[in-house]
Amino acid sequence: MVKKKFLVLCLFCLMDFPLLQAEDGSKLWLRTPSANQCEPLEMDVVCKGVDKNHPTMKIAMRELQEGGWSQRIEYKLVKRKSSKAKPPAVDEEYSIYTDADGKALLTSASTQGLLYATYDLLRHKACGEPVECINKVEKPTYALRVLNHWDNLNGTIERGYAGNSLWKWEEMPQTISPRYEQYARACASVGINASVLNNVNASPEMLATAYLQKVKILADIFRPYGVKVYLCVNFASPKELGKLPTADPMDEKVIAWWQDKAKEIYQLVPDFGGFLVKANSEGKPGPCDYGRTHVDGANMLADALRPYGGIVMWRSFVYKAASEDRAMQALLEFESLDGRFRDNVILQIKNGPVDFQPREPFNPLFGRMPHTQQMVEFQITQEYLGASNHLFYQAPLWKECLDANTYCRQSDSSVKPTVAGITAQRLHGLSAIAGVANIGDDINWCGHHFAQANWYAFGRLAWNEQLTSEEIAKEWLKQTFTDNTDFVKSASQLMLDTREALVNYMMPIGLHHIFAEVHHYGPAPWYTEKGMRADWSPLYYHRSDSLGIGFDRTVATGSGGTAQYASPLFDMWENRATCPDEYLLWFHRVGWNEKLHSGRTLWHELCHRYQTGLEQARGFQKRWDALQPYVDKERFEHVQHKLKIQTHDAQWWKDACLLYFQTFHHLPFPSDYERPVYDLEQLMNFHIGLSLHGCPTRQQLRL
Ligand code: GCW
Repeated sequence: MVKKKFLVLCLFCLMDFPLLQAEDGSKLWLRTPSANQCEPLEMDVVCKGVDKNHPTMKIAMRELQEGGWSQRIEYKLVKRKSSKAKPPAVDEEYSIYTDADGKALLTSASTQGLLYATYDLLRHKACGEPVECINKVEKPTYALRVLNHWDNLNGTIERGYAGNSLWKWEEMPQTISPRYEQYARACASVGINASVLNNVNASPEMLATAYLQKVKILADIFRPYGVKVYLCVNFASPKELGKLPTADPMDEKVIAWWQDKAKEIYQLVPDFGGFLVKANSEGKPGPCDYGRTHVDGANMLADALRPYGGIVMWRSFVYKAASEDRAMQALLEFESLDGRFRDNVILQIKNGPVDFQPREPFNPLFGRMPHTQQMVEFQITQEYLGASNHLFYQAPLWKECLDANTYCRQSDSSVKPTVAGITAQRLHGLSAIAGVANIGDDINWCGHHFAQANWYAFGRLAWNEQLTSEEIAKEWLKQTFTDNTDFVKSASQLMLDTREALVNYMMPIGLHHIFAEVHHYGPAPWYTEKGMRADWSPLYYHRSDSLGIGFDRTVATGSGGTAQYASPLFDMWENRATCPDEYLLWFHRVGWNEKLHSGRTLWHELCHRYQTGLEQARGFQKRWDALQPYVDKERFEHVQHKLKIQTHDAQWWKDACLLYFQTFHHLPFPSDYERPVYDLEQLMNFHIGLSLHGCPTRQQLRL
């Protein structure tokens, strides 16, 4: 009897949860289940005003075929609505109309738009949504949706946690990896249309003819998918590569060198996008080396690219050693340059004023340069967010920045219109958004299966900023795993919860940059070395002593950083009583026994947050385990293993930070909180022997 019951139960389980095939994640969210399994479909496709054999249309049709699309479909290329659309923006707007039987009409003014419409339609299908009676028009929030790869020519990736670079420079042109095309396809499927191939810490060699010829290979592969290639340039290239005595942007030979280089690039890659430049930042060369300004440098390059329609993305990430407050420096250096950049220059600004921390206020530059085109730079790769070991869904962090009100204008003055709509309309139509890629040559592309969601979310948000983090998570889960309602509900909630959990177990209440060493993995609030730059040490950021902790950025008693924000933000953040807890230690020094909004003392609140974060991490393990029936074994176990590391790290963060802070004030742990499991000394002597480019494994974290 018992046996019979057991059998029935097993059968029941199997019916509900058929055995899932192992997956390695290599297909990302493009798993097209029916693809290779069914007979090639007879497709009824009509193309009006567009050649079926256009390379982009061939891709669109192949996608339909592989996506198992069986209904009639009509593609129609229409005339551009306005003649204003000029490079670099192509007319990517599209519309989709399907009738009650699912027959579809897809229209756009470009083949690119038709391809995007195809991916959109297939997304409906893959998400299990009805494909009948769709009637919609889509156009991107940002014209340029850019992935910045921090890939070095030697194959390593700065802050990359998913293996080595996808670009196998040494193999080209003899061997062309099929992953180049798969990459372009994945980008196009979420609307990413620009790829900066190399690290902002750029090697001058990137511009050597031998490399440019390889760049051409990638550009040719990406082109039909609508992904344009850009390059980072080293400002000293005329010297290092061109052997000129100087790289002074006012020097005629230097100007001519860049013009020749631009000409050479465009001969190879006629639709080359342009340059991304990190200049006079963290020791990199730049125009200031010659007594020139950022404007001089950016405009000189912009002029070299202008004849071909190229642009310059000039980074604002600058901070000098030994200046008072690192968070204030970009604005101090750039604000006075407002209105002086060429119209094919756009300032690329990190979302926060310091450096991709788990939580920062928005960068004060947003909204403060009304006559300069600005774009936001996010970091998709998780340099400060547990590398590819932690499940961290980034959309909430990005939206927090984009939705933040800068109060710099009368009308809607959130960061979002500052970098998209309003500035772009008032100026020259350049609107852009960038994310530092988390892609490597790992089989699952991003090191953690859930890190793929961040690549996906970046593209979807860049296309349509109205989408909520939840909508995007659900879309991604349905396509990447299953559209089972229970699974999608629980897994999306788990993803959404990761943001606050990580802030809790790493750096709550406005703490920032208390990471270990230069690899930025794990806690080391004590870390400093003889002779190191002060602002590269965590001590600079948390400033703990026996009285309290925090960076005083008030005008009244501190660095004055609050004054870089418009009122009412200035007033709110300047005033200790009205500063929200999430930014408290960012803007204020607070005594260990001072009361917070919760009614707890600061010390108690810190214990509370770290404990909560640790419990949340443990909860993720349990919540994931409950989803086992819905996920194939391979991916289930991979994520399970990573979540174990995440929980371990949360404990590590909690013990390291609390034990270290306790050495200043000697207060006991509140009675109802868990005690540390590690000794401070043990933690302080622990060093991860990891390379800058690797992601630590469990073994490496032998605590
Ligand atoms: O986030 C910091 C990183 C560096 C990086 C730099 C930058 C590419 O630690 O690795 O260099 O910022 O954004 O330029």
